[in-house]
Amino acid sequence: MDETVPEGHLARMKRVGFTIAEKAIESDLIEALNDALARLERDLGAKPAMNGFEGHHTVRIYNLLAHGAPFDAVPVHAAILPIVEGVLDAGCLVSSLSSIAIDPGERAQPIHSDDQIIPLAKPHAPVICNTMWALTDFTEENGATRLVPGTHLKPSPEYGGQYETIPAEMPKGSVLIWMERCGMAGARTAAAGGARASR
Ligand SMILES: O=C(O)CCC(=O)C(=O)O
Repeated sequence: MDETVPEGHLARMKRVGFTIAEKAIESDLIEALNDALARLERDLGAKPAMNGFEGHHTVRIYNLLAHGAPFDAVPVHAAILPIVEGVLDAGCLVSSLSSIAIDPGERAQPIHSDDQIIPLAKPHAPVICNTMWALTDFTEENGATRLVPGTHLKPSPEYGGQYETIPAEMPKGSVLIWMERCGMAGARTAAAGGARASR
């Protein structure tokens, strides 16, 4: 195990399928990401995808690594990468980096797991480890990501099923890290909005 991983993160990942690195990211980098995303959204004329999964009031930008700095700092951050490597291994690869900005009026996303389209019998060894960077505070009121603890040890949750969930509440600058097999969903509600994340 990497000595730089704070005690508890990997144990928690194994036990419940996710962990939160609180205020792990420097505020300068968070502000640089927020500024760059606001610029990109404007320059690209980014609009909601208008479907039930990606949302009707949610702006997502994919392939952020194609835009260079400051996005290139995200996958290699020293506070986060060792946790991801502890779940997968040091040879892990980046598959995507995207942003999610959820505005007021959005409906909760269906519960899903990120490995649901991978044809591997469940449960299986982790093949994906995702991170969600909070570029604003995530609270239950503004619709923090919802998680179903322990589902990483069971067959995939039913897509859009009803489960007991908990909100990934975390202050701006924190990072949620989860195994792909963990049931989860974006859950911003009508009263919420303004939550922005880099994933
Ligand atoms: O926005 C969120 O909090 C979660 C998003 C998500 O689960 C997804 O798009 O796959």
